[in-house]
Amino acid sequence: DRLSLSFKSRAKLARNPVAGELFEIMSSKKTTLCVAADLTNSTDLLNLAEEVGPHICILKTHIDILEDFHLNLIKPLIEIAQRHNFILFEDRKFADIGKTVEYQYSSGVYHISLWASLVTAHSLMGKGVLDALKRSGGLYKRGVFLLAEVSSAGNLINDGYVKATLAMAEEYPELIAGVVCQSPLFRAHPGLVQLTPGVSLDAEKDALGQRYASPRNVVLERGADVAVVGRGVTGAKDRGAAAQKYREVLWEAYLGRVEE
Ligand code: 5IU
Repeated sequence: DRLSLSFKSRAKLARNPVAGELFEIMSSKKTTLCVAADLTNSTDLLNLAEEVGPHICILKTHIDILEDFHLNLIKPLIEIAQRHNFILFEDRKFADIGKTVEYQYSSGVYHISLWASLVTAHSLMGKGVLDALKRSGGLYKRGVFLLAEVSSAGNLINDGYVKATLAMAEEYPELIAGVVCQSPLFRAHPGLVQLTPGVSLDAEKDALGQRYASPRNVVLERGADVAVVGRGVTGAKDRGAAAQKYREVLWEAYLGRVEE
């Protein structure tokens, strides 16, 4: 069972190279925290990356919400990620025909394939999305997180969709780093990473359908390996201290879960 195994031993079971690297970082850095850097200003984003860098395994971006995006941002962002040893993850949620996804991944303003080791994709459109991500140029080591469940109220995902999504993930063992979900799916695949957003120590929901669970709950009940925290960190007065707090409660919950 994935949930009782340590990240250290799961690193060897990962078939996707970025998932393997992620397990190693989680294990050595003792953090399962992914901060969602949902900020609209580039300097603010770089400052956040510096502040939370020591406490995270992943920085998750929505690069298209930056009002002042320029490709010059990418070099310092990569430098910060390397210095603090975390992975850049663009939460692009690809959901189009493969050909369009190929352009969205590699071209346009953002050139995601050049800097994001991890990206998200919807299964809704079928396998063409994964074929496009697989064959595109860009970083040699790349990984995809497939969306099986979401945190928002009233979403249309049902059991059949979840099952078919997991089956699709199994068809691309080298490409798929993990699954984004809200419950302990794929317990028999310890090489895959469960990433779970909708995590807060304070809030239960927001005004636009987001639903939150506590760090302990997502790790111990919902099966999260990596927990995504956005406003719980970015909205704090001291973002570094907030990240440290989330990191600690998440890690403690993980230690209470593993059995080796
Ligand atoms: N996100 C979710 N829920 C999901 C998926 C993605 O919240 O089901 I898939 C993203 C959206 C945002 C971050 O970038 O995770 C959560 O931010 P807050 O912690 O501020 O709600």
